[in-house]
Amino acid sequence: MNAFIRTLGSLVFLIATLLCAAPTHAEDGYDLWMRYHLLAPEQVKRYDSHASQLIIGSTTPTQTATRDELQRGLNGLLGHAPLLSNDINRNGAIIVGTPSSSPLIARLKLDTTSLGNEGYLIRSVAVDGHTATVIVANTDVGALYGAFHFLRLLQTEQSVDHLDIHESPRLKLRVLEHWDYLNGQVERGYAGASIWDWWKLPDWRAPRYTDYARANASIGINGTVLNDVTDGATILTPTYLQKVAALADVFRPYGIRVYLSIRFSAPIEIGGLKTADPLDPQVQRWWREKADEIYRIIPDFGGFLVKANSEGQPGPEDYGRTHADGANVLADAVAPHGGIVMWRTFVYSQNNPDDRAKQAYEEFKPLDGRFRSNVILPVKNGPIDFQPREPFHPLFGAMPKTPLMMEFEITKEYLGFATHLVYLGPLYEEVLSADTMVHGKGSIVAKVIDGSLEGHTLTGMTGDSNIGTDRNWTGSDFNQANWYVFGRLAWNPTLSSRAIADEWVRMTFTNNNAFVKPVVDMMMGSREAVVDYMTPLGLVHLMGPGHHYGPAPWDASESRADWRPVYYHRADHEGIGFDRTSTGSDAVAQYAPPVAEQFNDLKQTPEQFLLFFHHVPWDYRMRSGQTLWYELVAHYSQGVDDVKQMRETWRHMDGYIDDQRYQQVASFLAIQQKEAQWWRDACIAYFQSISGLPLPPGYAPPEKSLKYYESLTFPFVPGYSSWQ
Ligand code: BDP
Repeated sequence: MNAFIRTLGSLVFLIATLLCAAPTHAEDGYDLWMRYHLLAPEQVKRYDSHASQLIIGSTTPTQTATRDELQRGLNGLLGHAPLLSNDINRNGAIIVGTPSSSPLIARLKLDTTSLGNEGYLIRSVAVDGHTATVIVANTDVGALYGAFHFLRLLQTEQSVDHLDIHESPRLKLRVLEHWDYLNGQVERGYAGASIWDWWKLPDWRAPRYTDYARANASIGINGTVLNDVTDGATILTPTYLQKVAALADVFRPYGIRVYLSIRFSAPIEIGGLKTADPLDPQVQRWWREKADEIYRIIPDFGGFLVKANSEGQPGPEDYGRTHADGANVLADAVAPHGGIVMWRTFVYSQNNPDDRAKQAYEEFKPLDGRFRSNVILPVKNGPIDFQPREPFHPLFGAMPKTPLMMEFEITKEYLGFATHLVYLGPLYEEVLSADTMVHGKGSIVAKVIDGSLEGHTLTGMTGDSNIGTDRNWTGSDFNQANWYVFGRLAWNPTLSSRAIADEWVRMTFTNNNAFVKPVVDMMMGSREAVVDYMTPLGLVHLMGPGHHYGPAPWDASESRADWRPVYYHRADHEGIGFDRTSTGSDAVAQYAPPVAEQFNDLKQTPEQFLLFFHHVPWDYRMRSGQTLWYELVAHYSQGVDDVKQMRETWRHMDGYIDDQRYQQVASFLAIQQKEAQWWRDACIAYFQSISGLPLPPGYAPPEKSLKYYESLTFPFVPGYSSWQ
């Protein structure tokens, strides 16, 4: 009897708990920033009068996608969709299209010449005696971008009265790069497996592909590279090209072209040739025919991305040819079809004893002007490799005759993977606004890549994606912001990362200012926090060997010197840092003279880059008046304190958003704090073993011994696979 009552009791308790706990608005992050949740009643009232009718020019696939998005968005935000109509017969219509597809728009005679192929106007007008908002472009895709902009205004609760918005992208190629393998693994991926289900393609086109395209179109991304830069040649075989074509079909209405990473030795591997020498006529013919074959099934194929003679990949140098020879043979193959080649500059060689930071410049600068006009060179933001902080890459501004595109890493390979909250907007902005000084003050990196500095029209930005099969796409809710900010900056590299964070938070979580303000502040500070707890004062590449997880400043186990942390920090009993001045590796000389002069001078170098350019004695007096050793410990400790503060901020956010996302962020911040502490303690323990100095007063000693930190091993770190 007792047992029966107990069981009954537990059952009642369980049901009661389930009923109470069932979250009313559980959210798993799948909707990204396109949540379209019902706005507050006063906002609905405010916008209702601007969304009575929806008039769309035509029924092309892109206009249909535009109509569906607006209906979905307005239905969600306002609780009802506007009436679909062909003609205006009431106030508050939304009219979308191009002058050629919509007679209504044609009648307005708006000047669209400056909009180009992808720009749009959003304007409040009067048509036939009725008020309306028109979203006008020269192309359907431009109008789609405009529709997303309009929705964003509502999502972020901005005014839609008296609109006169005029937007067109500053960069032509706005590309996401997927480091995905055909077996489903993702190199440096921390959000699950590849979203491309190659096995089931081309017959099964997962709905997720469409949502992926919507998300990209909403921020203006117009290209996607489907496979990893170190992928094999299989992607170019007929079977796989059919699969690629199926994805291209899904993306086309959203203005997204597909690109492929190709393996330079493909003519040998799948073509049966004996060589891949770019000057061999048979090789040239092979690439031409391969391009023809691709364009037969994907007429708007974007082109090729290439990692050649880099980290063991095959390339033209295997045959004594240059990067230009290699790029040009591919460029010639795709040129008749309007394709382009993105030829990466991320090259360095273990056989070259010179400073790794100098090698890309040394190889590519002499080739300036030797590339075909449909070649663009991606340059990583800094000369090493996507570190938490690096100075801008010296190639920016150094190749005036060659289009360069920015390559950012969106996936956080060196920044704590999925669980550390690091908003990359400030990192991107710092590099884009860095002044190369090549044509005097104001020659900022953004102007190099938007083509305005040297008059290039082929321009672009590419981002190494953080997307995977995780339900929330990116491994954490806050990582979505990094995809978002990348797209927004690729559209306009002079936007402010804070403004972008603000709109993202509003769309992703809530418009409640009590949430928005502290969370945006937290995001904006998060990048400096990770710099502090991982690699302060210009240090780089202290991460664990190969997998790049956790601290390993002591590590010298890698096969290549230039993959070892000790190569980068060069700490010894006297001091720490890499001497790249004129008396050291002279990497500074790769910058324009005023910048070179600044970085060459210990006193003038910004302290955030100090140890990147100088080997500095431990007792060197910093600007604060404290010693370098003191400041190093202080920065490491500050990083941990910042994460504690982030947790505190988040604790106060409880209740403002759904519990599911709130809890996951809270848990991830706890992981981040634990790992920040580990970073701080391991690095201080190690550097103290080298400097032999006592900790400054007031700073806690590391929790464990250096031996302990050195003993940690991580056999199954995600994202570390295949080619390594
Ligand atoms: C490095 C990664 C490596 C990439 C390489 C690249 O560690 O996995 O293949 O960049 O960009 O950051 O080619």
